[in-house]
Amino acid sequence: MEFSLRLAFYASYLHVFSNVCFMSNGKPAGMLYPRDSESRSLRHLDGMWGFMIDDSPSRNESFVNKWYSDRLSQFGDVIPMPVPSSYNDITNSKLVRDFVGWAWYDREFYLDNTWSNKRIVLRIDSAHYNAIVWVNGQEAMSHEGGHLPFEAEVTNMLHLDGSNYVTVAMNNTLTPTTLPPGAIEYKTNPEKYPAGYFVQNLQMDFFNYAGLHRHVTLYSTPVTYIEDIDITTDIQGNNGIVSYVIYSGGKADLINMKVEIIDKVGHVIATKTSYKGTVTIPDANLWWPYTMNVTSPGYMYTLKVSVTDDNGGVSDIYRQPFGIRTVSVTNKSLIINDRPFYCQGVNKHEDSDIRGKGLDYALIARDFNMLKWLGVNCFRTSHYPYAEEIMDQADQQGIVVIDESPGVGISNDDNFSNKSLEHHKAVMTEMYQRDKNRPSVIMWSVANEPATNKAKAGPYFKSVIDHVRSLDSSRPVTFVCNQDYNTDVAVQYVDIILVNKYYAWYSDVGHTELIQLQLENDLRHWHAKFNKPMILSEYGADTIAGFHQVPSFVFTEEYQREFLEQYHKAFDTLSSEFLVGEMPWNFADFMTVQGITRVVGNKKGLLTRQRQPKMSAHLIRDRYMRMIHGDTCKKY
Ligand code: BDP
Repeated sequence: MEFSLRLAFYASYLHVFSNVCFMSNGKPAGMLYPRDSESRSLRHLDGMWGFMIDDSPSRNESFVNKWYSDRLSQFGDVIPMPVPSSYNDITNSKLVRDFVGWAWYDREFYLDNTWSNKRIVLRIDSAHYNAIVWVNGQEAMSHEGGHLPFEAEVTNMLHLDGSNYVTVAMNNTLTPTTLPPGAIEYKTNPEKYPAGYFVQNLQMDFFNYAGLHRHVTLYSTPVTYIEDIDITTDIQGNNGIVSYVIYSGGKADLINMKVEIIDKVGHVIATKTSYKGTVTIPDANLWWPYTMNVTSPGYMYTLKVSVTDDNGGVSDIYRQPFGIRTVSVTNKSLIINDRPFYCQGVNKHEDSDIRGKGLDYALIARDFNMLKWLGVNCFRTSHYPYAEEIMDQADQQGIVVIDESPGVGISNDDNFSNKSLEHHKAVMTEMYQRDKNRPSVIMWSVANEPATNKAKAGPYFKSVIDHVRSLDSSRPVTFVCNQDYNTDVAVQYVDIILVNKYYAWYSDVGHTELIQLQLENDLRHWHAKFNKPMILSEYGADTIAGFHQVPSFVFTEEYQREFLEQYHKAFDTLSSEFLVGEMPWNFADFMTVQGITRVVGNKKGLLTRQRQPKMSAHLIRDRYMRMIHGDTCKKY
């Protein structure tokens, strides 16, 4: 009970500090990625932080004792905790690994006087799930949701003449109205459980890692500053059409504006002087997936904005990368830049040994190298928005992204409440604002495997999808469906159908000979009913690397290979009809909760968790390389 009260407390607390603010025209203001420039400094507060969990029975003692009012070391034994990282797998304590409730971080820092007379912003790229942030003991901001950035101006809270400290409290509890949803269950049988015993029930199949997962950054801007930039692109013949809007923040309007479009080698190819405009670029270099243009994939331009305010010439400079490309769908195709695109995909997770969901540049580089090794040209951010540094690589390397929200496991009746719906829409707004200028993002996925067989899912998903369309008319919108074509109530609202199928795994286990028949029949029913292009967005079989058996047997590498091969037979037929992509589950093995159907995590990876190939990875590589380099693929 106490614990629920604590949850109610933070719900009302968060209400006061909403992260989404609105511009005067009603458009939600976005948040530019922190970049340094001639007018902006940037300092990551990454490194070793102090860490404590509040494991008091009420999970509330940290607030009663005001842990934010001084350094955490004044209140208990602080342990070193790396940022960015999940905290769960860093220690050897089960209590920390499986902790549910408020975890606290703090660290000290100094600022030299180059930061004076500037607007200083504190940005947290990801804190899972609810977070409250104090600077020198003063509340600075809070945020609900674990995978998207939030920030606040903290200029007046900082000392330039002495030490500063920042404190972050974060609560990983998932409830019926969080995204992803979950539930706290109290175990009340006194014969079996001590008083107050509770467990966190999850509705998703991955470990609920928590912590400061990405960068924590202090950055400065002039007091009048560039707040946001919207860029949309179109193509007319050989011309690229670039439309932009620049939003100002601070007291004065931005005046004396110079907008330059700069090509990849640094040449200024167009200049404008207004906050809003359209530029035509003759013979534009389009942004292409690397499988569609091997000489110049992922071509990125830069929109450089330089401004001066009317109070004395203080200037702000910001460089926004963008690419020129279009996306559309017909009833049978997914089209990029007027050419059909076939998704040689994989699904991913942010997941690795020790760091959990923590950002790691070495891992990002390895993953992109392995995506290219596999011949993958498209991945889905299953099942939440990934780090911006991952998305940057997708933009730059010409890999297409299906950008998915944390709406995974929306399955119980109480996950469809108005509160859930409003939160879901707010998350979609934040996600759109973060990723809107990315050419790699070709589609929004609002959810994974929701219970769209329930009547209330119809209006719920219509509302979420309409909301995304109202923000962005340039990209298809979808969700990933695992329901039956006969009983689903929400696929009617999507632009392209993504379905997950586990024939010969979750049904008819072992019977790979049934896959082709069942899959072809099923996908044809979907297409006949809805007349929209389709992607098989998940298919996979758990496989323990090093298990071998002939004839094949579930969990062996032989079974995974044979299983995938049968799916490929169906894909090779359906890709000449309406199938526009295939995405094995999963790129790599990943951690889940403990359970008797998971052997130290989900083992459906083509790669191990350490990013080394299983036999199936070679199969996918052969298949995708053939698609890239010719012969059998019907789409190129
Ligand atoms: C799908 C889910 C995914 C799971 C996968 C599995 O979308 O999150 O991990 O099944 O069971 O239903 O391996």
